[in-house]
Amino acid sequence: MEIPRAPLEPAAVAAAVATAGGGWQVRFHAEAPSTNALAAAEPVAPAVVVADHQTAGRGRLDRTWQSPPGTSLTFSAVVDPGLPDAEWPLLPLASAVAVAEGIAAVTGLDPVLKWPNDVLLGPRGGKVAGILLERVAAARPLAIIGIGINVAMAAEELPVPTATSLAIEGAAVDRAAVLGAVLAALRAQLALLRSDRRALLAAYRGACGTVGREVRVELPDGAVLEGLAESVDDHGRLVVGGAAVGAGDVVHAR
Ligand code: BT5
Repeated sequence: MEIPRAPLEPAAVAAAVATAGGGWQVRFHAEAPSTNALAAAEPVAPAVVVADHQTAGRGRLDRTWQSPPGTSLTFSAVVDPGLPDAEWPLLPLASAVAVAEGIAAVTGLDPVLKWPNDVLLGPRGGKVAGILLERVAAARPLAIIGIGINVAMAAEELPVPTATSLAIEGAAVDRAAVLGAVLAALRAQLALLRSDRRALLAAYRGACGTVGREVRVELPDGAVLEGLAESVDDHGRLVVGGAAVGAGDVVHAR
């Protein structure tokens, strides 16, 4: 399959963001260290910071996010979520639903979520997208929703063996189109979270493949929890063997 490798054009990015609605201000960079870092340095909302190529992408817990030039969509949406602090833990879940929905809209593929916010695709359950949510203090607290999507990587370009890309799973699509679809879905899911938290949780549970599986959870303090993932509770926590977990790295057992 021919994998498109066109540069991301600023005009195409602006058009895609405009079609998503919501009046996002666009900041486009041909190359940037990390769109989350740029967004945090100048936090205004609603805004979207897009990099054609990201050279020092960040994952959670000081990990890195790697994307060979021309193959990935890397951007940060800056929003004022208008939520009480207690509901901020649901933002990563709403963002994951939006990324899955945006990918599905453009590709027809059906991503599955791994709690809390990995987006998986294909028979091996490869990671096709990652989300890094950060909070910055402005006049009101703003959420920086950093999203990396593997669009056009060939198998030999994958940074880690657990990754996959839209192209590998059969969808040769344009990066700007994915951006527009994900932003439109993000707007909708954030509105749903504000208006009807239960409906957002239902959407998340419907897309999440973690519940019902045996999992291994590495907790932030280094402890490990193993057992059946029973549910996602109303606070967005994963319940494993009766214990509710608010943060951690999950491995789905085979
Ligand atoms: C994430 O972290 O999955 C969040 C990634 C967020 C990236 C976006 S890009 C735009 C914005 N600006 C930034 O600087 N970051 C955000 P985590 O769950 O910690 O996963 C990181 C791990 O995923 C790494 O340690 C690798 O094992 C793996 N990894 C790195 N690059 C990958 C890729 N392109 N595809 C799949 N897995 C990858």
